[in-house]
Amino acid sequence: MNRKPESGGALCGRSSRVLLSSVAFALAFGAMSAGTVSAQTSCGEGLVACGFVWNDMNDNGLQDAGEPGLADITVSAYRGSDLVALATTDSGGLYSFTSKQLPPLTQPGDFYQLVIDATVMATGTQVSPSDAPNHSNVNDAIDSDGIDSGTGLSQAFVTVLDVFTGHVVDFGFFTPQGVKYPGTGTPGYWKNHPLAWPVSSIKVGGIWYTEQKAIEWLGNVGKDKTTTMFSSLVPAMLNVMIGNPSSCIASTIDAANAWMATYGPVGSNVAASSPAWVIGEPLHQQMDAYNNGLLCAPHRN
Ligand SMILES: [Ca+2]
Ligand SMILES: [Ca+2]
Repeated sequence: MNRKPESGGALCGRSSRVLLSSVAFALAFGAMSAGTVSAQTSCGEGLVACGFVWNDMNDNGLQDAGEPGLADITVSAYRGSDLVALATTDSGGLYSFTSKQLPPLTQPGDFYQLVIDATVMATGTQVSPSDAPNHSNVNDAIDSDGIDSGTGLSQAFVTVLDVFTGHVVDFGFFTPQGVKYPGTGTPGYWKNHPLAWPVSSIKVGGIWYTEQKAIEWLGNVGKDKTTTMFSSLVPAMLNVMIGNPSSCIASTIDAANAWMATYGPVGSNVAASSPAWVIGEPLHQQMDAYNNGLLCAPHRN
């Protein structure tokens, strides 16, 4: 196995880990501070970028004891304007990219941009200060590396030059409510709690429904699979609207709305045995799991 000798057996050479180069802002990383503890200081074989996404509960930009990782957060990797790879944090808040996903760059000055969108996280989520304190790298093992774009994105720039060096890029986020989310409701909850609706009408598959009409359909789920899809899609959309994390469900909601636009509207008598439902059922099941608190947001109870 080919290892970088200076990394002491770990595959991540911290000295060349990350270039956070926001125009005139470039950092070269030196030695790790003694006495600091990082959730992740190396990436492992075959991984060229990795890191810890966590809830920076006191908003100091540092990984303090008791601050939890954030699960099911999407990390997007861009080269220029092209989305080249996606990663999702695990239950402990860790993500990684392989050398196949982010191959070494050969053009001088080229880099990958890793981005997390805080606007799809809990309401009020903000990007933690980067390179705290005072934009130095003395706390790099435990500080946040993502830079606030000012538009709700946390961005970091990674120059991958070989397949052996793991670049550790950590992202902290501050949520004013800590890790508390409103929690997801099931179709039954949204059917029986009209006052909890955050909107008075909702657009499903390109068609607007009043809350009252949508609630009628939630109570009228039958063999017609458009009613089944409606019964998971509307609650999923409402659960996102009230501030639950959506990173694990946003693309499914988009796909389900596209499905409703194609095979709906609700009440179009799509059979369970139809080719349409072969496409639709996995979307429904994903949203059903989300609504029951089994994915990236807790159940409201
Ligand atoms: Ca902190
Ligand atoms: Ca760091």
